[in-house]
Amino acid sequence: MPDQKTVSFPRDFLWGAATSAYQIEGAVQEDGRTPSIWDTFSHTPGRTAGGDTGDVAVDHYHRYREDVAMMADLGLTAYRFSVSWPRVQPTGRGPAVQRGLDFYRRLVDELLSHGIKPAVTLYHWDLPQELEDAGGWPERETALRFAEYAHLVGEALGDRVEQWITLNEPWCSAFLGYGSGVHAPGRTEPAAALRAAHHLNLAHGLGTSALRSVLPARDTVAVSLNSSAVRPLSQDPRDLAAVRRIDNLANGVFHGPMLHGAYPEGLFEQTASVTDWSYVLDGDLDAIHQPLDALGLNYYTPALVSSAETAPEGQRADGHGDSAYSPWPGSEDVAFHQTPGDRTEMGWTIDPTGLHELITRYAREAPGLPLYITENGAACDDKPDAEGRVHDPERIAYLHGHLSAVRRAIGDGVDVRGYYLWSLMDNFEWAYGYGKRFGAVYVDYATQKRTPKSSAQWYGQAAKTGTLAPLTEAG
Ligand code: IFM
Repeated sequence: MPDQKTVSFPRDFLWGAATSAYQIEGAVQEDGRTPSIWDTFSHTPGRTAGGDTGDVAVDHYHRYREDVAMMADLGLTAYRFSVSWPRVQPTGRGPAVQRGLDFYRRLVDELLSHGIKPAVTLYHWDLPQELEDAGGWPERETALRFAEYAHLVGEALGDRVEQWITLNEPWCSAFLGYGSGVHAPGRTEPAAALRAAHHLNLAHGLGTSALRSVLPARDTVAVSLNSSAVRPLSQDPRDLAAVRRIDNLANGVFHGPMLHGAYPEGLFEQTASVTDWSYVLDGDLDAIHQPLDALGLNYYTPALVSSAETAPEGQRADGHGDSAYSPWPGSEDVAFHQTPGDRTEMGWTIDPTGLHELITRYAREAPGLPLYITENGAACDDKPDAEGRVHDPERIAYLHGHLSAVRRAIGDGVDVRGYYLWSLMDNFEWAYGYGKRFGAVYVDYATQKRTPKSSAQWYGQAAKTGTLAPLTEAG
């Protein structure tokens, strides 16, 4: 039964939406931008569904004014977007390209003039191709390059942007990019995936310090992690051990150094057959363990694991795309299972309890640090009706369920300050191309016409009133 009670949020809670540069901007050859690893990957036959690329995407580079006006009409109070590294620093080193920076200054000014708070993510997966050609994230040098880039962007936008996020979902960059290879650059090298994880950690730490050196003191620095609620198939000790191993690779490998200054217990041992971690140099953990002002949590679905020995049938349904290569280095003895329950178009089980579980875990691991849900949302099979309206009650139910979980965590005493719906509008869903629609706003890719779905109206109403309309009225 849908929840009939009205759910109210604190007055200053941020109601946002999120996007990323390569997924929406297009204009990949304009104003000095050079290819990122995602340009190369998406132009490689067989890498994305239907050969889709971000060449045009939803043309946000040219339509940003219209898009900001649409957000304002809906009633959103915050917007999280990412800066395209190859647009701002095309080779990944050296001075910034002014025209690239100017685009983001115009975007930010437009947001501010509509009363929408910008939150900037520095890295949402579009590494300049030149840096990948030099070895990419498995190489320490890439972390140093990132710090320089962070400094450039901080200097250019720090006067007008108060919320900063270093990396988006470094787990995906490391383990899907270099492990299973379903994301750019498409490498399938387990040792490189773990090296990449360490250098992403280092990039976060060095990038945070670089930002601090140029940002006004009032600005906040955070990171967005797609931490995972990892659950055991049974209470069998072998399944509980499988949870610990996957938890180390999904969460601990980032939480450990970033929040506690150390890699988690057991991680080095469980991956010893893959890597010796000799690239973790003296001083790295201190460099990574920077004080943060907030934490960003991206959540979609929980994970269910067991030992391969106890699994009814050895299956791998980890929801991270189709590859013969695992994104979980050194975990051949772990099996992944489909969590029971309804699923979104991504095949991801809908389970808001995982969001509540992770929020309370963050509150335990990083006491006192404000939290933001920097991504949460659902891909649905949205289609316009005869009048061109798009009705998406499944997404409304998803948002209602997850926002209620956030509210419950706030009621438990956790300092959650905002929520960014993924995503503002339909866009390039990476290896799935344009086939999966996550937007609250429908995009007709042939005409680029934007049509707010009923979920956008529902969410906008929540933003305007600070309350969630009961599902029966909304859906
Ligand atoms: O589209 C992505 C986004 O870029 C990162 N987080 C997950 C979303 C849905 O897959």
